Amino acid sequence: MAMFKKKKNPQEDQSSRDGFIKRLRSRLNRGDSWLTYDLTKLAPGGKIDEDVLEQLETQLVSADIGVDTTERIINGLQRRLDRKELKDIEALGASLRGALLDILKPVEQPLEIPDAPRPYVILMVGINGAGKTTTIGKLARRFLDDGLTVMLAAGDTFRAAAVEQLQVWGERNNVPVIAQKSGADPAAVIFDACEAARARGIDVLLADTAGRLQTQQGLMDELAKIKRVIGKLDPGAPHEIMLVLDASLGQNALVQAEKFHASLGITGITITKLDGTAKGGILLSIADRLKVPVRFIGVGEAAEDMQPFNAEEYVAALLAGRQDN
Ligand SMILES: Nc1nc2c(ncn2[C@@H]2O[C@H](COP(=O)(O)OP(=O)(O)OP(=O)(O)O)[C@@H](O)[C@H]2O)c(=O)[nH]1
Ligand SMILES: [Mg+2]
Repeated sequence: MAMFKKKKNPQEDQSSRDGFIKRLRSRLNRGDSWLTYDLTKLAPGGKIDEDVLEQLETQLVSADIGVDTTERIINGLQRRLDRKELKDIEALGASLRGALLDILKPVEQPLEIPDAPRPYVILMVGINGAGKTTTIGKLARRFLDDGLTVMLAAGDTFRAAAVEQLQVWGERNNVPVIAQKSGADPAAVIFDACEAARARGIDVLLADTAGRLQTQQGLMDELAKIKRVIGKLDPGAPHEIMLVLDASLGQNALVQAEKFHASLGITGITITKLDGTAKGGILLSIADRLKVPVRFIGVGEAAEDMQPFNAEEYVAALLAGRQDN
């Protein structure tokens, strides 16, 4: 699939990846989200019984995994307990790890830019402050490093500062930014950008959108219009509708994701600010409920703090005890 024109040094990739995993671990495992430790505390005698599962259930809910998803996990563990497969804490830990992976593995689907069509249009959506504009900068950097050409569309015409934020970034990185005056019709801005990108043979067009409108329905209508309008130029566009979600909102992030998905049909999710929550479980709720590919996760403001989502790493970080950090 994705044939990038130029690849970064793979060793460089690996070392930035290792650093990221370390940061993911230490930032996720602040506070009381580290489950392994609690796991051993739950069963001091080492015997696994209903009582242990009940306490584990409370732990999972408080790690923001959500009631429904937690119930499914616990029911699975209960069946194993009934079959006498949970003899000790190691067996429980392994089963829990397996259950978390079963939920997360299917949504581990990295964003890959195919050779055609051009431009490949990515529409960024999400509520205000979720991290859309910052994520555009990080994604653009990533695509440039992969040898792709990039253009930005300043579709957040609601806030003047949003256009400037993109323009500054574009100038600094030598990336063209298509913008109009504030208050312009975002669908028109993004449509123009699609035409400009096509004319210039640009590989990837990243379109920013507003996060705040007077009403939530207003926001959804505006985004639906953008989707419709750019579809006139290329029926396949936008090729990716990426929802950016702030993990620190906990279960509210799930509610938002459901609304956006129902209105727009999102095709990918980027979860930011996992450093702002001790409860990385929200990702499990979202994966379990929506089953939409999780493209990237972010644990900070720097570009290297956002990396493609990897289920095994994530589960390892969630379950890591404090001594690992
Ligand atoms: N700690 C932390 N901060 C982040 C992360 N991602 C983004 N931010 C910060 O979140 C704030 C809001 O980010 P923006 O990119 O402006 O959010 P937005 O979705 O474009 O917001 P609107 O334009 O108001 O709709 C900025 O201060 C970012 O630096 C992250 O992973 N961790
Ligand atoms: Mg913004």
